[in-house]
Amino acid sequence: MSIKIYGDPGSGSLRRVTSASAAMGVPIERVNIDLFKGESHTPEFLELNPHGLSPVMVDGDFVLYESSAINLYLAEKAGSDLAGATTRERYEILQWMFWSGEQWRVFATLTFDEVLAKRFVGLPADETIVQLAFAKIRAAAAVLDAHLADRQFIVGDRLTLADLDIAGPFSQNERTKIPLNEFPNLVAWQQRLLKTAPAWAATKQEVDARIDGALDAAGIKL
Ligand SMILES: N[C@@H](CCC(=O)N[C@@H](CS)C(=O)NCC(=O)O)C(=O)O
Repeated sequence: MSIKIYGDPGSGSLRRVTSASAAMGVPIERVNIDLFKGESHTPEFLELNPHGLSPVMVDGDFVLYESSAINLYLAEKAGSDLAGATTRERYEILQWMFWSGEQWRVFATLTFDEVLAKRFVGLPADETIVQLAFAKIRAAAAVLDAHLADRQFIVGDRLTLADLDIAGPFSQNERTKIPLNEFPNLVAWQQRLLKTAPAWAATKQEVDARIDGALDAAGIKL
């Protein structure tokens, strides 16, 4: 039985799962939902994730949400070293994944909701929220930039789930204008991921086509 992944092709969270599964060689069956039509809030979808958020994985009778948890599950199933080859490496990867969820991606998502999602319902961005999110992103990015000064990847010398988790905000930054380009090591690392992880590059095209298409269809200029 195939592993189903529900999500919208424009979602940076889905992108973390589709690129990780491709990088690990885990076959998945994609089930498209349209977030612009509220399809993560239907009664059927809320049975899978009562938070109304995607992606969601369904493997037989096992339902799992949160992209990082899904990626760790897929890595264990595949015996992949993207979740770490040693105990120490595994915990370093987990450290960065937890940090990414609590201190990093959350502010990118907040910015996306303010400057992009609100436009679809005709509301302006709240500048106070955007500036708070930018300040948090700059503070975190400065530490990341220093961490990446003498490293090619977040942990060790190869791609891991930590890279994919922390790269998430690069899925929308050209549209949300979060200030990532102020940090040269961060930008160089992102370019490296696009060059060395084909799945990360392919999914960028998918996200861009979906979101830019939705913006065009709604006549929204950012
Ligand atoms: N922490 C969650 C974030 C999930 C999330 O924010 N998903 C967004 C798409 S990127 C969503 O489904 N939004 C639908 C909504 O807010 O109604 C994860 O990593 O899976």
